[in-house]
Amino acid sequence: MYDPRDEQLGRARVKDTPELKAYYGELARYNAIGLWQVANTIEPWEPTPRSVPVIWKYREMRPLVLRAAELVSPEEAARRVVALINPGNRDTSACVGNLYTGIQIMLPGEAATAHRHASSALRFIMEGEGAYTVVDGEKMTLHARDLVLTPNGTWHDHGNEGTSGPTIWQDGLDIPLVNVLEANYFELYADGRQTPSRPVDASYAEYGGTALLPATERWTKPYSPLLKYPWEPTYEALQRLAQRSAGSPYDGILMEYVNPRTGGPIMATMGASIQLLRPGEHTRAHRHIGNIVYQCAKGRGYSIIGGQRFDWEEKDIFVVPTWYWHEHANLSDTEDAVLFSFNDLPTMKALALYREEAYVDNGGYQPVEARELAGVGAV
Ligand code: GTQ
Repeated sequence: MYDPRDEQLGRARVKDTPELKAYYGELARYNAIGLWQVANTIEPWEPTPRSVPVIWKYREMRPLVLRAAELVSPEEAARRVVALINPGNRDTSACVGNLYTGIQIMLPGEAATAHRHASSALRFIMEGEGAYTVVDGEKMTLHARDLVLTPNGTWHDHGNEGTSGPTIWQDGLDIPLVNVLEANYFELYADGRQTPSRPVDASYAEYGGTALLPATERWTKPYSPLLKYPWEPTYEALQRLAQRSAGSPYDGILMEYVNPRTGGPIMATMGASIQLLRPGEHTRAHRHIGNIVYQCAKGRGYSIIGGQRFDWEEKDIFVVPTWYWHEHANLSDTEDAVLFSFNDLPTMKALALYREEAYVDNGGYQPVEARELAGVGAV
């Protein structure tokens, strides 16, 4: 892509000549190129995400997810998931950057077989009662807005023992990242499904206490020993903090789900957060390295991402690609709005790539492009 800054001394500015074309042809025979042919592309002035901002409205996606449950069984599909694909990342099945997300449905009486892989997964429950997931022998009950972890290499299977209706949840995985690093593998569990070997919700009993940890346990794995973060204590913590803190000008009241042993992110590659926007709150815009996938957990509002407005309500999923300016607003004057999100910030920070910038023009708020406000469209 043409950028006037590339005219400067210090950028590649070689003009094609017949001799050079012939030379390039000769180099190609030896699997080689002139670096100047690609230098300005492979060393961009700033991050150039292929992903674009997208919103998936639950009102539109839910009937399609229910239809998947009519058309294919969990046995046939292995994982019956409607995957959400960014138009800029069709080749990697990413929803944004190198993150994957999808909406999985489990009807009463259904179950999916156990497997494990190098990718890490998390789930944020959207609706339904009676479903469970088993992670390395620990069965966890799933309730709306709980966060459940399936870290890299852990065996996991899911089922719905309820009677009342489907359970639907959002899956978040680092599949595209692990694939770009060519580090993935996939194994099936020999017995189909795991027989639980630990008490139900054991990790919450052990590690879910407020500022209390088991004194004699020595956890050494590279992910959180706490695998389930139930909604009620999460929302209470958010509300307590909101009463005492002004919060971040860019994110409102923002709390991170952490590994209670380290205080660091829940998993090596992916982090997760929950944030509260007070009635009428409109945050300032900023941008940073790192991709974010949001699900509205409560309330309604909108986000301005790269100058475009995206209106959201409960269970809508939307993405902010790396380095895009973004700001959030709560549309209600009386109710809180809450956004769950997961991200690749632990990857960016571990690789020392993280940086952020405040939007300083226009009082800190982006001008909004005129466009349709409805969910953006077809993949
Ligand atoms: O539940 O194991 O949405 O392996 C994609 C890949 C869910 C899972 C997905 C998976 C899973």
